[in-house]
Amino acid sequence: MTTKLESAQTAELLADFEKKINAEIKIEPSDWMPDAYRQHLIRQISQHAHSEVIGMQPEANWITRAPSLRSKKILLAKIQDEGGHGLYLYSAAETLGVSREQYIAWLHQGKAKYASVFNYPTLNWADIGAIGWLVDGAAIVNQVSLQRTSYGPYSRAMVRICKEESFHQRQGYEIMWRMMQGTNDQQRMAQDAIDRWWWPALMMFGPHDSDSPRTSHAMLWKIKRESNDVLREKFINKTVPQSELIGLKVPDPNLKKISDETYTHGDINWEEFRQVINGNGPCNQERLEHHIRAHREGAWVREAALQSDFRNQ
Ligand code: FAQ
Repeated sequence: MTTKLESAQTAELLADFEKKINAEIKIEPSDWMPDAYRQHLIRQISQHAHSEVIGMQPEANWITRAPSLRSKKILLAKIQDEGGHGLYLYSAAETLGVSREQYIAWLHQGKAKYASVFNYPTLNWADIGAIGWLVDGAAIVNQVSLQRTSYGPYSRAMVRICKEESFHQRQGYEIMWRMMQGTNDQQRMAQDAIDRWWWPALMMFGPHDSDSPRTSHAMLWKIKRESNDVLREKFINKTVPQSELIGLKVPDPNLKKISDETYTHGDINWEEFRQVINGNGPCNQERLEHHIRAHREGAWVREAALQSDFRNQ
């Protein structure tokens, strides 16, 4: 049972925590924080880390088939960056008192989510352009906002990640631009890729604000700084002119320009979103099985890295 003294101490700690949040002072791992705040971060940061790592799979599918040495080198570096982002984020998540092994076990047991968009297949080279341009483009819009998140280690990881992510977006846009300068077949491939990736990219921002159970606490604690819908609109407003500039058509018959810089969009297929986040997307099973297999086959590397002789060399 909690005593009166303990309740008074908790109230004081809570008041101090809220004061810091209101004053935009970052919460650090050694600071007191309400358990619900910690649990929220454990969930969000680890899901974010899993997304970066699972997100390597659709692109890795094209390393051996990249059309030139230049594009192969760029793609390899980009995928390696995504692995690095996963590592920064797992490190940030570990400061909350949960081990990386536990986070990975939750992923393998299907208890942790990762971004829905990575459960779609990459069918041709233009898909690599669409991922960089649209998926990294959507990720940046969210992550720029998350640079101001209230938890120090998460915020600092975001600053570093955003610097690299903006190159990824340009790499993808360059692929699309080049294809649109190419033959009729290449132009058709580029249009087919935007047709398939546009809606999954919009779903990356999560459900509409009115259907997002996590948003209200996340905004109150300044974990999230802008809502799902606000970020989605920002992405659309930035990306539609980019598509028009290179001659691609956004596959939304209800997309409307309502002012110089803003658009309204058609309905998102939320049933498809629900299916994908609940494990029934086109590639969910393949992605998870691949991760489990790679983790198992990499066990010897982790063991070797933990040997003191190796560490001291
Ligand atoms: N996919 O109440 P909300 C990248 C879940 S990094 C799967 O709105 P919240 C780089 C949500 O978790 C991309 N699940 O939740 C790259 C919750 O489920 P739960 C990853 C989703 O947390 C590029 C439930 O629905 N970025 O792409 C999704 O306030 C190329 C209710 O939703 C991040 O993770 C979804 N799209 O808002 C790498 C950013 N949307 O946990 C490789 C950090 C929602 O209650 C190649 N995360 N859910 O069971 C966030 O900003 C937020 O967590 C949201 C969701 C916006 C994803």
